[in-house]
Amino acid sequence: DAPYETLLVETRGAVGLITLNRPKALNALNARLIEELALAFEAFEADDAVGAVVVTGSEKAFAAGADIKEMAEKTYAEAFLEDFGAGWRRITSCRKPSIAAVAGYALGGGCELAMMCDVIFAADTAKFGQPEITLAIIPGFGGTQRLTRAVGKAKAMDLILTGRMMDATEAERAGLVARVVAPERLVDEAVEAAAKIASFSRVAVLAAKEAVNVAQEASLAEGVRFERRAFQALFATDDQTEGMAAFVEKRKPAFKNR
Ligand code: CO8
Repeated sequence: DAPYETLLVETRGAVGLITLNRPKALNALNARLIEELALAFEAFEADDAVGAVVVTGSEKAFAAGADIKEMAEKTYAEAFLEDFGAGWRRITSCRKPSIAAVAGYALGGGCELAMMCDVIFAADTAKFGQPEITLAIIPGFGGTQRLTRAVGKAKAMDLILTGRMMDATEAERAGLVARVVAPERLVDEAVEAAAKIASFSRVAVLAAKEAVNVAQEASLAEGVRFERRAFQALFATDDQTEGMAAFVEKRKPAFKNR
């Protein structure tokens, strides 16, 4: 197993659980953590026993952003040549569903990491924000795009141009957060939801995620056509036969992911 310095990585049944673990820096995302996060996602993606992934932080911070101390000295040429920020593609290309379980600060790159996951659950202590403007930069891990798609232009402009934070209630109302839960229930609730997802036919789960993501990119007509083809294709799976037979026979389905 990979020796992780900045993460705690475990499985709970069919759920892969990643806990960001740089408590002294409020889980600031340095190069090491980003590399380890990509490795952990890739390991869960390759592990047939894992059906969904949960990413969480601490009670105080999901992640307070990219590591400012590490970024401070960077020049434009360095940022450009290393394609700073592109490493996140290794996380967003994961086909298994992921849930971000957010307590405390999710700022800058931390908010962007939460938005790279497919679903966000928030403790009522969560605070979301894109404060990059206060550092004379802008979001660089997808924040201007994903936040705008999640909450609309008005609120995205407000948050990104003023750098203010939004609490869990506002984030849920705005459509960024799927569920707000008590802090002590946060990780369990996310792991339970991930376990439920992992219990379904993986073929159908991956198809559902892919189809929802098409809605972010395509026109309605194209998206609906993509959905219809993916829907039709699922009738070629054993799991569809099993799922419908189990319903008719009033028993639990036994999916085989084929
Ligand atoms: N980077 C590095 N260290 C950090 C960060 C960070 N983002 N956030 C907190 N820390 C460190 C602090 O420096 C402090 O360390 P030390 O004890 O050694 O001084 C420790 O964590 C605790 O922090 P505070 O003492 O500040 O804790 P408070 O409870 O007083 O405040 C806050 C908490 C409000 C969260 C405060 O820490 C803060 O404002 N943090 C910075 C938030 C921020 O600006 N985040 C955005 C960063 S920029 C970014 O994410 C860009 C992403 C896109 C990059 C594009 C690349 C392509």
